[in-house]
Amino acid sequence: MNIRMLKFIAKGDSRGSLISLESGNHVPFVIKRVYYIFGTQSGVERGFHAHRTLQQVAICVRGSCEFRLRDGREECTVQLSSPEEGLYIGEMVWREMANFSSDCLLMVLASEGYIESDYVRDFNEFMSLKQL
Ligand code: T46
Repeated sequence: MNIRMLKFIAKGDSRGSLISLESGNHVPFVIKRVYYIFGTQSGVERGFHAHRTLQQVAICVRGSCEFRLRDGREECTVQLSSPEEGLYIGEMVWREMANFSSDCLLMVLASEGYIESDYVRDFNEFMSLKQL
């Protein structure tokens, strides 16, 4: 599947911790957009789409949440609960997010701006596109 976990090194001292992310170094694309999701109520699920070309790295900066991922052949669930790790999601991976903790702050780095036509929101369409 077109996903992988990225590990980030925290610079820590007596004052606390700091993580810096640079395009092409810690993140495998040029970052064109950053958005973050917070205040998601317990029991709410999000996502339910894939992206035709977008690459993203999702980082749970605070709290925890779960990504359920599918590429038409395989599926897996990834729990994010640390600011020291990121989930890279390449193009054409179906994602559903669930089990948000009440304090969850999910930051996402994206390779492109917001383009609605890049979304595949119908699972049957996703499956037929994967078979091409
Ligand atoms: C993804 C997962 C992980 C914007 O106006 N600009 C943006 O950059 C984004 C991401 C969203 N929006 C608008 C579109 C909707 O009216 O914000 C609203 C919520 O977006 P959406 O329903 O797509 O949110 P999620 O949580 O289902 O999905 C988001 C991203 O859209 C998606 O790319 O991979 O997080």
